Parts: sequence; structure tokens; C-alpha cells
Amino acid sequence: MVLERLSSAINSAIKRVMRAPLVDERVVRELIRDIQRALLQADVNVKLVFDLSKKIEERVLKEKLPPGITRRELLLKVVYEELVNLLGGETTPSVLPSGKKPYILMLVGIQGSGKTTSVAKLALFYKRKRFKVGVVCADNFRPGAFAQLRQLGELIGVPVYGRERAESSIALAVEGVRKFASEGYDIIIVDTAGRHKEEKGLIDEMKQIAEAIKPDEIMLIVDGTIGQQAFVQAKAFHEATRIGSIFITKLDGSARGGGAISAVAATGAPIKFIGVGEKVDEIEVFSPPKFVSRLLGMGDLEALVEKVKAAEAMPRKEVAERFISGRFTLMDLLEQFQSIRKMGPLSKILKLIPGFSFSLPEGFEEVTEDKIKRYIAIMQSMTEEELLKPEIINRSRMKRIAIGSGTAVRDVRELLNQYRAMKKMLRQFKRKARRFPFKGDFRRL
Ligand SMILES: Nc1nc2c(ncn2[C@@H]2O[C@H](COP(=O)(O)OP(=O)(O)OP(=O)(O)O)[C@@H](O)[C@H]2O)c(=O)[nH]1
Ligand SMILES: [Mg+2]
Repeated sequence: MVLERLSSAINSAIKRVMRAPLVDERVVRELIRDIQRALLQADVNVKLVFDLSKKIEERVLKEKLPPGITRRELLLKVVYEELVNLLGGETTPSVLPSGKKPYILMLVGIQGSGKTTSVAKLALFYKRKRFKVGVVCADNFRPGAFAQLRQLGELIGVPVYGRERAESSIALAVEGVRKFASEGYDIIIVDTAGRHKEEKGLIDEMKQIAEAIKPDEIMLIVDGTIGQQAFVQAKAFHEATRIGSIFITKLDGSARGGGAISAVAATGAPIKFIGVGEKVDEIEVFSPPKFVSRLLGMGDLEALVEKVKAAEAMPRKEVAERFISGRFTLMDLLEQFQSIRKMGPLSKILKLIPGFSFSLPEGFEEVTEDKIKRYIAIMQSMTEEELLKPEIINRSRMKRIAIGSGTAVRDVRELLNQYRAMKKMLRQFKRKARRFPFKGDFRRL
């Protein structure tokens, strides 16, 4: 496991929470303190650590508990989410090259950061995904650079273009890319020289080579053992190129890896891979949610997070009953739409309404996220009376509502039609459900 120490510290803090008979303020504060200590030891920036602790504390102590969810579950969800944010957020960047062929991937990084090793790892990674991969050695600076890469190439069965003692690294890069491109390769990975100890010179040279070979992606190789110092490098790089991604190496056995990952994430540059050993297959695709699940040492955290989110989107009991019977008002619909905005497509949302878990009337899926936003705006421009008694909404009221919500009368009418259609469907549904009684638990969530 990467970052053993960080992982085991956070892991045992979480276990204490699991064992605590009652999750009260004291337990929350203790957990936060343990997490702080663990992150600081992993060289995470002090300010980031304090921001994170404050957010966890606020959310856990202030957020209302959704029905059926314990404070313990909420605490775990919040810790998980805030750690995921710290390490780069919910989405995992795509590591598969775009359709363009050949896809030219150029690696840069300061001296000894692990470029050449990572070139081999990436080549093997993509080869195993059935891409035809060629590697170009554009390092004419370090003696033996070509020999090192050729050896790695032989090991993984990938051709390497290069020359001992070439005059110009740019010419080498151009020749290599041209050769593999003409032979129909899918991905061409270009290794460059690490003659720089600092960011500035590195970026100037990167621009020169990039100018010549027009890469589709430039990947910065960052040595994970430098901890939060990685911030400066990643920031300069991220500002210099729009097509940049990051590979953090040497995360095996590095106590400061947490610092490197969070520092790079803070620059907004996407971390795509991490290196976890010297061998050519010791590479991992970086995914903050997966990484954090492992850090916390809990297998099914993502499922827990979903459960809490679902409970948060759950209508109140009376509202749920009005939904099932088709007697709901626009007020109910507005309340429900607002609480589930985070949940995504309506089809998913409706599954949360008791009684709907088994099937979904056709047509419902068509209500898209954009529409939900528009509907919310429209309903927010209605008076309370209109929300409770939509039948009073005549043409002139529609006009006023449309203006108030920045939409068109057509949109207001569409919402009302949808509302009526939903009610009708729900009533029919209920009749059917009576014939085939729904045996599930209404309070399943
Ligand atoms: N433990 C560990 N070592 C790594 C990892 N990646 C690279 N290394 C080691 O780091 C050292 C430098 O690696 P190289 O790949 O030669 O680095 P480079 O950036 O190409 O170096 P220059 O071309 O001289 O700038 C080697 O000893 C590698 O074995 C990793 O993920 N884990
Ligand atoms: Mg090298």
C-alpha cells in the first residue's frame, strides 16, 4: 500500500470512531485531531489541513441528520468527501488517449524525478491495453540515457528510437516521432532529458521541444518524496501548458507522499498516474475516491456515501405519501427537486421515492438536469398559493412567473403539464400497485 503510515494512522482513527459507543462532539473532535496529525506527518500543507478540519467539523456538527442515517455514518461520509476533495476531487481524469492517431505523449521533469522509468511503465500500461506503442529517447544529455531506455524497451517488448551521442534533442524527438507515425503506431511516448534542477529552465526547454513535435499531452513527472514542495513545480507547469497532466513517482515508502499529492491537486493540475515502485509494472491510475477508500481502510465507503446522499434526498414521510397517492402539490415537487439537485438524473431520483424502486414509467428519464434547474427557478417565482393550488395559474400568472424566473411562458406551461402528467401516472401506478401490492419496505432508505 502506498503511504503506509498515513493510511494506518487514519485507518486506526476511523476504527476508534467505529467502536465508540456514541458519536458525540468529543469523538468528532478527536477524529479530526487524529486526521490532522496524520496529514501533517505526511507533509500536507498546514493551511490545507486546517481548512479540511474546519470543513469536517462544521459539516458534521451542523448538518441535519437525514432520516435513517446515524451521526457516525454522516461523519464517515464527510471525512471521505473532504479527503477526496483534498486529493483532487470526485472525478478521475481519463487516462485513455483521445481518438487521435498517433497520440503523442511527452514526458518532462527535473533531474532524477523518474521520467525514464515512468516512460517504460506507461508504455507497458498502454501496451497491455492493446495499443501499439513506440518510445522515443530525446535525452542526449545524460550518458547512457539511450542504453537505459533501450534496455527497458527490451524488457517490456516495446521499440525504442534513439541514438547515443546525438547533437540535438529536438532533432532526435522529431525523427523518432516521424518514424513511429509513419509506421502506424497508436501512441508515441517521448522521454526528455532532466538537465534541470529547477522549474524555469525545465519549462523553457519543454516549450521548445513541444513546438517541434506538437504533443497531444505533456506529462510532468514529479518526485513524490519532495512532499509539499511539489506545489511550486506543478503550479509553474500547470500555468505553462493547457495539455498537462501529472505523474507522481516514488510513492512507495515515501512518508511525504500525501503532501505531494495534495500539493499538486491544489494547483488544479490533473494527477493521472502514480508510481509505486521501481519495477515497470509498479504504476497505478490515480483516482481520488479509490485512493481515499484505501486510506480509510474501508472497502465500501462509496456505497456508504451513496446511502447517505440518498437519505438526504428522501422526501419527508407526509410528502412521500402525497407522492405515492398522486396528491402532491407543486410545493412538494419544489421541495423534492431542491433536495435532490445533487443526485443527478430524475430517473435516479424517482427511484428514491418509496414505491418506485421497482420500475419507472417511461418518459420520466427525459427530464434532464437542466430542466430540473429551470423548473426550480419557475417554481421559486410562484406564490405560495400557486404552489399549493396550481390550478389557479392562468395565462397572466404564467406570464408573470416566466418573467420572474427568466424563462418563457412555454416553459411554465411545460412544467404544469409535466406536473399533471406525473400526478396522473402516479395515480394509475397506485391502482396497479394495489393489484400487485408492493412488498418492499417504504422506508427502505
Ligand atoms: N521506489 C521508486 N523508485 C522509482 C520510481 N520511479 C522511479 N524510481 C527510481 O528513481 C530513479 C531515477 O529514475 P529515472 O527514471 O532514471 O529518472 P529520470 O527522471 O529519467 O532521470 P534523468 O533522466 O537523469 O533526469 C531510479 O533509481 C528509479 O528506479 C518509483 O515509483 N518508486
Ligand atoms: Mg531519464
